[in-house]
Amino acid sequence: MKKIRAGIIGAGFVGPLHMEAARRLGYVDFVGIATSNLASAQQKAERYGISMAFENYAQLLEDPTIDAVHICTPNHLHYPVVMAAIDAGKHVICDKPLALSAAEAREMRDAAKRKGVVNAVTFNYRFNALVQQAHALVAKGELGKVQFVHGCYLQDWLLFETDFSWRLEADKGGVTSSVGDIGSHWCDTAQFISGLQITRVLSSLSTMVQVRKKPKGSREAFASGEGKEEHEEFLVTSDDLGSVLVEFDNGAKGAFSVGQVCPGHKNDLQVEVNGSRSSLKWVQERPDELWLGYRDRANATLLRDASLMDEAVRGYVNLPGGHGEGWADAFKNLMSSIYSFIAAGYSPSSDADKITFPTFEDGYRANCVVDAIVRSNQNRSMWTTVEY
Ligand code: SOE
Repeated sequence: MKKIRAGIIGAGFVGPLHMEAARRLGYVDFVGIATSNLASAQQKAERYGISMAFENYAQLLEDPTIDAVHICTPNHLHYPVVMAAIDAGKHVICDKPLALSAAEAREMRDAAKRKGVVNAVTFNYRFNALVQQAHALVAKGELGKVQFVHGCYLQDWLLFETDFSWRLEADKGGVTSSVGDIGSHWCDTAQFISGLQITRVLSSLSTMVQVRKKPKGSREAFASGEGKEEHEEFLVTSDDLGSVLVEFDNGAKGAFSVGQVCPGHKNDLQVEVNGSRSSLKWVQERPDELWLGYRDRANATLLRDASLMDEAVRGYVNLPGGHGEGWADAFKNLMSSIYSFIAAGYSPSSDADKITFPTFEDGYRANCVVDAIVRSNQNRSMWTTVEY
């Protein structure tokens, strides 16, 4: 198989995870890296075994031997870097959320379409095998009519005033932190499982930790500070907690909460779907289990095991039952979905039926929902229509 040559732009928390997942495929070579400056790019190139370190992303994009680029920068750089990458004719894999606003995301989606490059957004939770199974069960009508979709995405890594991330800085992360960073995942996962689109929202967002100690140097996600480094007081304007009521395009109702300040919750994404016949629930921290709920027979838990799962989703199972799979395996499945499309030489327009990964269209739609959630909160929690 011909190797695909990839470049990575930004290598904080998530960049190395993109590389690890794509490298597991065996036919993706990371050959170039650009970060905030040459010294850091060189240091990371050495650490991750990448041959070319570039002074900036523009130089990386000029390299004609690079086929695909991963954009793993803070959110505010997604737009300029993605637009430049598209212009350079690279296939683009951008971390989520795609953009700071739906308006930016729309431009990115349209530019990718015009150029014909493969475009993907890393909504990775879709790629857990049991999320695929949940999607398949709903699509086959096993649950009956979907009536209620609810859950949460709670974390605790921003609980203390000494915790900090660029995600909390509006000019880098966007006006919303908890909704943009993890609420966007909840919406994508819930929409993927249910096969429905969110059409209206009503939200109430809060900032529980209003003043934080911002370290002088950079800090990666989930790394805790003890307030000992040099820091400055930072007034937080974006949310770290919120609750949202939602309505879907088939009339189904829903609700979810997001929080980055919820002690004990590490990466607690939960989605439950209640249909007119049965229910299901998936919990990210117990990724190998799918709860199935019934009125007229005993509830059950499906443990991930290819032989017990829908034929169509068996390809998302990497290991036999009982051999734990989780976050990193789902990320690998996502990379496999994107890179097998690129390797086959498919085009996003003429081979649209072969796309199994989230595209910039999905990224755009998630940004539309996030924008509506922010608008609802600004308008004293009014019901707000999602403008696609
Ligand atoms: C931090 O909240 C974070 O790394 C998110 O940015 C990721 O998208 C999520 O998958 C895990 O948590």
